[in-house]
Amino acid sequence: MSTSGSSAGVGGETPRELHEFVCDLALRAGELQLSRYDRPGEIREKAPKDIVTEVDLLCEDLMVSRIQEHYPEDAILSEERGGEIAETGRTWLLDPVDGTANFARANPLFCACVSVLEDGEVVHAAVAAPRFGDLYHASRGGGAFRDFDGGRSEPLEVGDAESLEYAFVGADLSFTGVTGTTGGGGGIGRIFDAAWQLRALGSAGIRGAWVAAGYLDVSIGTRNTAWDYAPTALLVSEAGGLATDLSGEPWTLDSDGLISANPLLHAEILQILKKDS
Ligand code: 2AM
Ligand code: CA
Repeated sequence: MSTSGSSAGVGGETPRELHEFVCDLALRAGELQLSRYDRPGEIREKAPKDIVTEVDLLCEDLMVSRIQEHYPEDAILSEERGGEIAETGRTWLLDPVDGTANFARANPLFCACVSVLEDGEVVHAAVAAPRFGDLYHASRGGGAFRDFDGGRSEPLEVGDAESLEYAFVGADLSFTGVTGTTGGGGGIGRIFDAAWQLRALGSAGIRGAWVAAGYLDVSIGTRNTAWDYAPTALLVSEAGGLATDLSGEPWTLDSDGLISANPLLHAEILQILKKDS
């Protein structure tokens, strides 16, 4: 695991130790997911077509209790139990199971997402996709990596497609927003028209990690859930790409959505979105 340095961080530990904790937390949640693969337990509908399984809650309990044990001063914002972002100091953003609808039917595209914010900025992130044996992780200024095969690690670099004509574009299409009027509006459809191929994975965390790895060229989302997109923002920028909101401003926790891609594709997408408005 490569990290950005060794001087002591907010809680007295080094950035490397904090980064290793972040990775370990995502891996542990991923192990729990695997241990319950095909056994999601009780499934509840939070809202129409938006579900939570017993395993989401178990992973969340595991993650929150470990953070509280090791970093009792830190704020936590987690998808199922909520929480808040501290204005100063450190906040943990957790998506205990990202791709819950996939997990609930034993589709392997699910992951656990952990991000750490310091003074509102994403400084560490990890995405564990246990059915693939992959751990994607990044620290600000320290690069992005995929760990796999029990100990191997490779640096991540976004793909080099020079135009959408040759690009794989990832987006999830099943919920209101992607074809709605927020930000992109009909421009999203134009991006799809211009792309070579589309991919709808059902996990925003994996989608972003795959852009960082070059398996996809673009991740685009028109709803912003910080725990889904914070890992993408850090992984893709550390892998040489850009992550912005739908108008091209740097992605923040309050953004209306997310576009991440290599700089050339990113510029082409912004042009398309501008033309449409
Ligand atoms: P989740 O699995 O943690 O709910 C595809 O569905 C992607 O969009 C997933 O990453 C999913 O996260 C996210 N998402 C956010 N809001 C959603 C909703 N209302 N219904 C389904 N997926 C949602
Ligand atoms: Ca989730």
